[in-house]
This record gives sequence, C-alpha cells and structure tokens, in this order.
Amino acid sequence: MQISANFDSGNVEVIDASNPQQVVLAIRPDTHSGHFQWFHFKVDGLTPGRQYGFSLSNAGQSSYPNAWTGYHAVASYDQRNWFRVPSRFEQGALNFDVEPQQATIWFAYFEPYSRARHAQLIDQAQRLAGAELLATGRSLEGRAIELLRISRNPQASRKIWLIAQQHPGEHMAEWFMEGVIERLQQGDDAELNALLAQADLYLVPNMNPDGAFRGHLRTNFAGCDLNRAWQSASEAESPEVYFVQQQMRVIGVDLFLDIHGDEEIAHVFTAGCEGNPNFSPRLARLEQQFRQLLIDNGAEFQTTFGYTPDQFGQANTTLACNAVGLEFDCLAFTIEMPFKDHDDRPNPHTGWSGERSKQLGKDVLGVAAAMVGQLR
Ligand code: GEM
Ligand code: ZN
Repeated sequence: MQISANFDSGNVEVIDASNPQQVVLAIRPDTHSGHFQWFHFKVDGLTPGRQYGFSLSNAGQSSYPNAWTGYHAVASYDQRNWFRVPSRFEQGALNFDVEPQQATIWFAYFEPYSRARHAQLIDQAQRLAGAELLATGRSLEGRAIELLRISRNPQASRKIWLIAQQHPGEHMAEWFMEGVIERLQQGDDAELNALLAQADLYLVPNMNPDGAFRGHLRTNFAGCDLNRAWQSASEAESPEVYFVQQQMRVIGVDLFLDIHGDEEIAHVFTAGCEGNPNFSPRLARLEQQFRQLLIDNGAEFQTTFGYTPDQFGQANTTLACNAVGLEFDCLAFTIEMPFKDHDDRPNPHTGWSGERSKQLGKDVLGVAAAMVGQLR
C-alpha cells in the first residue's frame, strides 16, 4: 500500500503505515501558519474487498476541532465522483474505515477543485459573450489571480463583484463560481439577460491559488489570512487582496459577494454587514430581501443557523464583506457553504458537494438579477 499527497492540494503526512487496519496519518499545517484542517491524499496498492482503517491522528489540534463531530470524509476512485465515508472523531483523531472496490482511492476534506480545472474554467469563461480577462494579479508565488469581466451592455451602470476561496481549503467556493460561469453560458436565460442589461459582473474565481495548491486551510504562502487583510493589504504579505482592492477602487462596487465554506455549521448561510457603522435601513432591507429571495427561489439556503450577528458598530472591518460594504456603502455578503451537509436537505451519500455548490452559484445569480434594479 502506498500513500501520497505530493500533488495539487495534497496534504497528509504518514506517521505509521505498518498496520493497514490502523494507518496513522497527520494533517500538515499551512506554510508559515499554525492553521490546518484540509486533507487530501491518495492510497495505491489496495486489495479490493479487504478492510483498511485510516486515522488523522492530530485532528483534535486542528483549527476547528469541534467541526469533526458529525463530519464524514469524502472519497473517490476516479477524482470525479466523490462520496462520504462514515467517520468517527474519537480520542482526538478522525478515523474512517473502508473496504475498497478498487486498488486506488483518494480521500479529502471536501471535493477538491483542481488547478487544472481552474485553468479550464478561466478559458471557458473567456469564451462567454461579453467576457474578458480584465486584469491579472499575482500571488506571492507568482500564480495568476484572474479578474474576469462579463459586460454585455455598454450602458450597464451597476458593478457586481464575486470573489472566491480567500480561504484556500474552502474548495466549495470555486465550485460555486463554476456554477456562476456555467449559468452565464446559457443563451436563453431571461433572468440573466435582464441582469446583464443593467450590470457588469466582476469575477475572481480563486483568490488564493498558492494556498489551494499547497493544501492549506486558511492562509496564503506568507501565512496571511486574506479575510483579515482588507484594512492592511500589502504587496509583500497579501498581494492577492491588494490587487483586487485596487481594481475595486478604479471600477466601483454595487453588490459584493465573498464565497466561503464553513467547517462547523451544517447549513448554507450568509453573514452580512449589520455591525458596520454605515449599516442603514436601506442596507438592512436589501439584506433581508436577498435572503428571502434565495429561500423563495428554492435555493439550498436558510437563515436559522449562522454566525452570531455583530453588534452595530462592532464589525471587524478587516474582513472583505465588512470592508467592501463599508467603503462602497453597498450590499455585501459572506456566503458560507458547509464542509458537512446542508442539514435542511441532507444527502448522506455525498454530503454537501461540488454539484450542490454549483447550483447555489446559479441560484444566487438569479437573486442578483431580481435585485439589480434596487441596489442603489
Ligand atoms: C469567516 S467570516 C466571519 C464573519 N463573522 C461574522 N460574525 N460576521 C471568517 O473569515 O472567519 C468566513 C470563513 O472563514 O469562511
Ligand atoms: Zn472562509
């Protein structure tokens, strides 16, 4: 049996593989940061039908140790079809057993979004009507941060921004962006035609390519949490945020959506700008309308579970959502998808998945279309 993780978004260290029924592994922390939770590894040389056991022995020291309760790892034989394997968080380790059907299997914290698929997505997006690669920033290790603009009406006055995967382990975020771009490919979409008659879309499908490639959970190559860098972005520590902020200040923002994943809460939810000093009845009304439309449109979304709302004036404005909502006095959300499942409509076979993330992206685009005329 061979275990490897030396590949795109791979992360695991082998501690002791001498006993196939109790393979002891550990998750590697982000480079220059203590954060860890994301894992992704490949096992070769298995005997189909035989029982194997794997143990992520340091799970209890991860960034969100409580998140392992009720969590089930994802597995795949072909890196396309992923399914959940029953997992147990016990004595500080995450343990899961498999009786593999094939000699090779991959395990991960969530369905990975590969750099190769990202490259295909960027190519695909540029073939959309009205699309252009408007600008390209550079990560600390020199990977591209692509800013795409979709513009189909030169008179369109509204600027709608979606950025994704500031936190590199939150792979559901780029799946969401693939759903957005896939919907933009549909020709006969009246909702989208109405949206693009009034607004240009600005899309950054992956904010943290270095962290994604390195199998990080939360930080970039310098160990910076990009979602805490929006009041102090620098080319030295957080060029990814610095680039997007510079573009926003040239272009403007009327609606901002920051796409994330959440380790602990088994539901899809949003966090808004209720704690910002500029939060107003107008913004409160827009936030309520956005959430209600998502629910009315049948999206996998709910408002019962989520983060504790900030007290007025107490927002942490180093976060993208709060920083952009404040600076541009616009509707701004953090959109959170679960690493576990959306327990309002559970799917025990897949849990929350890439496909469900894509569908949410399509649904959110429909809500943006319904609200574009009321953003200012
Ligand atoms: C979260 S966003 C946290 C927002 N909290 C409140 N109370 N509005 C983060 O960056 O910690 C997003 C994420 O990690 O997915
Ligand atoms: Zn996040």
